[in-house]
Amino acid sequence: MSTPLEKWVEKQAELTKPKRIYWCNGSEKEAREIVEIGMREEKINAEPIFTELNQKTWPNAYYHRSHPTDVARTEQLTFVCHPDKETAGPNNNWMHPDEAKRKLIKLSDGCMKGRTMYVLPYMMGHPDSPYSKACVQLTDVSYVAVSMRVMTRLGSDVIKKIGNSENFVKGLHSVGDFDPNKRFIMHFPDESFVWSIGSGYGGNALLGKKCFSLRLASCLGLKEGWLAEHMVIVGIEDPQGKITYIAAALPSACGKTNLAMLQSTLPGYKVWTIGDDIAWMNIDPDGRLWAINPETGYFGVAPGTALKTNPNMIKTLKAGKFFPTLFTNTGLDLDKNEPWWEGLDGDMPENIIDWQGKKWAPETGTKAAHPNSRFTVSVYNSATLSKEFDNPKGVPISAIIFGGKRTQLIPLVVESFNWQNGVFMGARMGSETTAAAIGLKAGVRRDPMSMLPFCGYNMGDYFKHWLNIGKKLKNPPKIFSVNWFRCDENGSFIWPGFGDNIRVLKWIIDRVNNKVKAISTPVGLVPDLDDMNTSGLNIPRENLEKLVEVKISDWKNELDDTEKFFKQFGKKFPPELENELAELNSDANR
Ligand code: GTP
Ligand code: SPV
Ligand code: MN
Repeated sequence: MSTPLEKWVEKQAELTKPKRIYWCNGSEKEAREIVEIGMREEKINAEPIFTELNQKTWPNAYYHRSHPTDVARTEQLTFVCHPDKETAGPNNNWMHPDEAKRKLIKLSDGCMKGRTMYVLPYMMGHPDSPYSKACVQLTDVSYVAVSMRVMTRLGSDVIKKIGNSENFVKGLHSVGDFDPNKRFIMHFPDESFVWSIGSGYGGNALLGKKCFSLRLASCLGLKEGWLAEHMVIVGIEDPQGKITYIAAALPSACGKTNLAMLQSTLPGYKVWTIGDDIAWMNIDPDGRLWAINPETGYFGVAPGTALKTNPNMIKTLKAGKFFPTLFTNTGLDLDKNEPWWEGLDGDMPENIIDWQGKKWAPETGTKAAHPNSRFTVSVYNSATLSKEFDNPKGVPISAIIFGGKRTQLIPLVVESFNWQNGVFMGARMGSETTAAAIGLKAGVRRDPMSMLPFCGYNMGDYFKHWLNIGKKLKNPPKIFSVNWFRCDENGSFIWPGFGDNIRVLKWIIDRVNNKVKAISTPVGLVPDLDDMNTSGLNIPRENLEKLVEVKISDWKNELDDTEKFFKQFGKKFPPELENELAELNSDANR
């Protein structure tokens, strides 16, 4: 008698018709064999899936080049298939589940012909955690199979855990023929099922990540009273050894990974990493919000990563403990057989090929590494990993931060007046678009809580859910906004960022611990500069003052844009947040 899992796998194989089916056990030996197959047998555009990098300088590291049309998330091809459009909301592309399946069945018929179907059983979250979820993804490419070993807790134990149950999260993935016209990432929340075809890129293909842990999990969170968020989780240790945990939502390619591994420039302060991309947050009987990171790996932006910006990540990438470390679409230093990207330390190598394999030099006028080129590496390779990482209960969150990439207007840091005002703060966040998604217009777009591309249901309901969570918390985290990216007249960043962001985090935890006062403005509470450690910073006082100044009359466009965004949600938009906006509008027009 076969189990529901076996039956499901068989059924998917009947449709996709792979040459063979291979059930992964998650061992290192197996991962090495799969990488070997990716180097010797499998091809994309007649090129092998993997090439080995210099094992002396980058131990256990391999290079992967994706299809040139397939280098970032494709929001326009991503659908959430609730039975009705209203549930998906104006923030999602919607298709009726029946129509979506008709389309996908056609595209998937025989899509794995001649290929191996890898069956990947994995957990999101620690297996002993009451919040973890057992999942199975099918894929037809070695790159995704070994990436999932890094990003999740992959292993045969999960099959035992699922046993005879029908209750597991399902993902069907095929790279198809990489044709962007036949590419779809479809979510079926009612069935805990993601069906993705035509892309091998991270967020489109590693289905445990954005597809399950955010889009589907956010729907579960709404039903069950918890939050699935696009957030980094860190513990900040002060000189007395006290650790305060915070969670921070910054949009894609806006600094989460860097914050997660921050190397403090303030003596005595240390940042411990719990996660860099996803937080699941539950209300504990103690009335506090507790967070886990369901992942076990970092899928991070390569360009800009360097010893001077993020030394802890460079060390992590060179640790080579957990197999393997992957680099996708970076440039290559041919002499040393090492990955190379813009911003990496050291002299520029002489003999570089770019992410498409073409000979490259700075005069070419292009980038050697694709701006969204990424590394994939295990959290267990990182020396900053928190000792609480594998604690099934997670960590208690004392502050929540919302941020974005804003060259103008938005202050370095602001504290909200209370939970409701903080939810409003998150809801009105905007950010410059980045290379993490293809096809977005340049400029600022609203990205509430950094969840615009990831909230699996109507964001009007999402805002209400956030307000409700606050009502249930006896001891809610304080809510802040941050912006590391304000520029001067010459377009240079005013704030040094990276390790110096600890100065802002210190102010935040000082506020949490009631150690310092703050200055009230219409948009929230800002620091008195005397309460922020700015010693050793080479920034004129007037520039620092500019970073925390709020002139509400300058905010009219911002508020108009916010109002336009909120209006889309019609009756679903919570009146509490409408009132918050009306109040700010009246301040701005006074
Ligand atoms: P996703 O993985 O797409 O969700 O992105 P992320 O939020 O983890 O972004 P990440 O930390 O990878 O940063 C993206 C880019 O922003 C990189 O090129 C960084 O070098 C840059 N960056 C990060 N922190 C700072 C900062 O404090 N100041 C400045 N100027 N740039 C930063
Ligand atoms: C993001 O785009 O926010 C990422 C990368 O973290 S991906 O996993 O592709 O979504
Ligand atoms: Mn992300």
